[in-house]
Amino acid sequence: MTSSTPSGQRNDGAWLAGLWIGLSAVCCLLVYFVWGPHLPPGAQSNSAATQQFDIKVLAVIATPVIVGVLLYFGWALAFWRQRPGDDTDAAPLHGNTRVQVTWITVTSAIVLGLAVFGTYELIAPAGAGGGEGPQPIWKPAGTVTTSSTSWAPGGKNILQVQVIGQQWAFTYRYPQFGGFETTQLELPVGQPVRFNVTSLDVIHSFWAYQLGVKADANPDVNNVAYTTPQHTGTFTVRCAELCGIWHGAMYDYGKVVADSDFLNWAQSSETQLASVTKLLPPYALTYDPTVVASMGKVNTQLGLTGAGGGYYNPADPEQP
Ligand SMILES: [Cu+2]
Repeated sequence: MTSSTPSGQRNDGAWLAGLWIGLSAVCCLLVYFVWGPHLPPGAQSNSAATQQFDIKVLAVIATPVIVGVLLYFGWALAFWRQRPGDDTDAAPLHGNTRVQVTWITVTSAIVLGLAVFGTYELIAPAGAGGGEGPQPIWKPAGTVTTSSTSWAPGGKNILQVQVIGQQWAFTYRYPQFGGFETTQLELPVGQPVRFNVTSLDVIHSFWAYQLGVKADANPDVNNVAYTTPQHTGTFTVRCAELCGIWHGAMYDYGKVVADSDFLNWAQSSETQLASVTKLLPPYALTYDPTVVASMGKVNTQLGLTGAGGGYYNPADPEQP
């Protein structure tokens, strides 16, 4: 690895090492403190902030590698290129056990350390915004009940929001507010939220970008993701799973608002939508759109009777 340095000549190895350490130190600080706060997905929720921290750490670790490659490249172009008329060979390369052992030890330690870091970061923030299936092993403190009027800001009960994917829109049900269903996603700032994510048809994925939440929305599955919004403002919701021809149009915007604004909105929505909520299937963690008994009742209430005796069969062209 090292080339012998005839006395009196510039020691390239020492120069490169010194420049590499100095430039890396400066660039690492710039990456973490200047670029870092602008890295995705931002810090609108605790899970987003955790992901941003993870990306900052990885970027800082990658910085000396990039600096080293570019520095070596620039140095080679500037000082080691062949001069006109120079046909001599370059200095021979030799093995160096100490350098090789150090290289293997340091890189192994970094890779294993990052594996531990990544595992801890997935577990410690209680979900990290990822859907963890119906029974998450790691969850934030607090209880989960769906009974109406059981949620209050700062209480022990965690706010639940059911996310229902269907071709090609997301709707949201709030079981602690009578189970009303809406296309608007509103969340209170500073309060833990439990998303219960499911689908009525094909596979979708609920991706609340600035909240750092991404959870598969699968039919017959309740996929749970936790987060705590930290800042008010809007965030983007996209479907992140190719789900048919209008997949690209399956997006909307959610809002993080103050506690009191959320409570006003949720309570007035519950009241305003009460007559519609009665017609919905009762709140459940998953729904089977082909066997929803209350839809038959809706047909009866509307005075519709068909071959199914009012039972709604989506496959029957005779039925409305
Ligand atoms: Cu979709």
